[in-house]
Amino acid sequence: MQVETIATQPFSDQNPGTSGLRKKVKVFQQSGYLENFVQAIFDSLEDFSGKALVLGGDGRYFNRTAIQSIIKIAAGNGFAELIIGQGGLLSTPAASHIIRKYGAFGGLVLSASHNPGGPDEDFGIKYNVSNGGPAPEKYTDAFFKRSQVIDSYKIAVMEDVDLDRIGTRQLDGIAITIIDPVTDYAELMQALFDFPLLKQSISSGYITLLFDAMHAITGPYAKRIFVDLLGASPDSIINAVPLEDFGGHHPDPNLAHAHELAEIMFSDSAPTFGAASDGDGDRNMITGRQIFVTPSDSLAIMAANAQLIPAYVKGLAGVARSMPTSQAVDRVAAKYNIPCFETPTGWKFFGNLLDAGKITLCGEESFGTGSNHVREKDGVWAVLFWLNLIAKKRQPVVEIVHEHWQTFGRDIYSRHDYEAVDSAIAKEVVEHLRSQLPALPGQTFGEYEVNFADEFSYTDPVDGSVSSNQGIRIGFVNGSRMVFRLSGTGTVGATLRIYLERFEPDAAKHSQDAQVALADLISLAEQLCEVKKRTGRTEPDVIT
Ligand code: VG1
Ligand code: CO
Repeated sequence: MQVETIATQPFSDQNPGTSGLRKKVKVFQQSGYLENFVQAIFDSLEDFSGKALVLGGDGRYFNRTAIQSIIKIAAGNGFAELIIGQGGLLSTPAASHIIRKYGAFGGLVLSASHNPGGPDEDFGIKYNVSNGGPAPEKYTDAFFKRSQVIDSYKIAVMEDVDLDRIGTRQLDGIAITIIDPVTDYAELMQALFDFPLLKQSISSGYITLLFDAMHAITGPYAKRIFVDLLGASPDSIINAVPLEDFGGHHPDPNLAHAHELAEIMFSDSAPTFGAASDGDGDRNMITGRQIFVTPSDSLAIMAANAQLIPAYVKGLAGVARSMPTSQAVDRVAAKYNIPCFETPTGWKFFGNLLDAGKITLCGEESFGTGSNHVREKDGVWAVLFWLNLIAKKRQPVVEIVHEHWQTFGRDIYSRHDYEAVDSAIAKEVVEHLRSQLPALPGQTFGEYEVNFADEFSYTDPVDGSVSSNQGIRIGFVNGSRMVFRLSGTGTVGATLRIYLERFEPDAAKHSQDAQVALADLISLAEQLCEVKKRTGRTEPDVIT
C-alpha cells in the first residue's frame, strides 16, 4: 500500500464538546480540517496496528465524503480492518454494539446528532473506545492538544470503496468489511426483550404504535424491528427514510421538533404509544395517548419496573443520572436500596460505572436512556423497553405514569433553552451567576430557601478523575433545584440551558402543567441569571 504524508497546518478550534467535534459542514469542508482531526485522534491512541476500527454515521450531508477520507487515513495509519455500516450508516448505539461484539479497537461515528443537517448545517465526528462508549475526557483532551500542533497526516493512495456492497474485501494491507447496519443490533434487541409478547400485543391491537424516525438513522432500524420482526404496520413509522438534510428539520425528538408525532398523540385518533428518535438514534421521546413522558420520569419508571423485562429480571446493580436530570430516579433507587450516581452531562461519564458493574441503567434529561447492553444511550432500545412494559403490565402509558407518581411523588420538571446567544453575553450571564453563589445559601425567595449553591464537580468513583465546572446548581431546602449550564454541542454562539425541578408529593396536584407549577422557579431563575434582561429575549427558544 502506498501511503503519502501530507503537510498540514493546525486549526485552533478542534476541541471536542459534550459529544465529539461538531461544526458547520462548511468548516469540515476546509482542506485538511477533517483529515487533521482524524490524524490527531490516531496520533493520540496507543498501538492499534493489526486492530479493527468501526466506521459509520447518521447519513447526514457529507457522511459519504467523510467516510471515504477516513478509510484512506485509517489505512494509511495501519489499521488492519475497517468494519463499516452499509451505505456508511450506523446508528450510535449500533456502532457501540458492533465495537463490543467484534472486539474492535474503537470506532468513529459521524454525526452531529440532533443538530440539523445539510450543506449549510452541521456535521460531527466522535471517537468511541474499545468498550463501545464515547471517548472519556482524557482522550478528548489529548485529541485537542494534538490537533493544535499537528503538521501532517498520513493517507493511503487508494480508490474510493464501494460502501454499498456487503462483504469483506482484502485490499493491499487492509480488510474492508461492509456489514448490514441493522442485523447485529436487531439480534441484540431480541436477546433483551420479550419479542413473542410484543408481537402478540401488536398483532392483537392491544398496542398501536407510531414511531417518528425524523428522516434520520432509525428509519431502517425501526422498519426491521417494529415492522418486520414485530408485525407493526409499515405506516406506523413516519419520516422513515433517512435524508441528508432530515427533510429540513431538526432531528431532535421533543415536543417542539417532533411536532407531527405530538399532534397525533394529543388528537382523538392517537394510537396507544408514540415515540421518536434523533439524528443518530441514541435519543428517545416517549408518549402515550394524550400524555408526554418527561425523560427524567421515563428513566425513573424504567428503573422501578426493570424486573418485568427479561434482560433485567435479576434487578439493577445501580442507576445513574446526569446532574441536571430530575431526582425522580433517586427516589426509586432509595426505595429499592440500590446505589444512585450523579454524573456530569454527557454519556462518556457513564462508561466507567457501567464497565465496573456499578450501574445497570442510566439516563439524561435530554431524552437519553440506556443500559449496560451497550455504552451509548439508545433510542430504539428505550422504545422497546416501554413497549415491553406496556405489554407486560397491560396498562396504558398514562396509567403507568400516574401510578408511578402516586407511589413516589412527582418531580415536576422542565428545561428552558436560550439558543445562539452571543458568546460574550452568555459568558457574562454565567459570571454573574457565579459571583452570587457564595452569598446564596440561607437566603429565602418566597417559599424557596437556598440550601446550597455551587458549581458541580465530579470525581469518577472508578478511576478517580475529576471533572470540574460541570454546571451551576442551586438547591433549595424543599428539594427543588435549578441548574444552569452552557451547551457543549451547539455550533452557533452559545446555548444557555436552565433546568428547573420541584417535588410534588400531593397526588391531587400531579396533573398540573409543568410551566404553571414551576412559574415561581422560572421567574426566580431569571432574577438570578438575567438572561432575558441581558439578551433582550422574551422567551426561551425551546422548552422541554
Ligand atoms: C446535549 C445534552 C446532553 C447529551 C448531549 C449529546 O449536550 O444536554 O445530555 O449527552 O447533548 O447528545 P449539551 O452540552 O448541548 O447540553 V446527542 O444525542 O446530541 O449525541
Ligand atoms: Co444523538
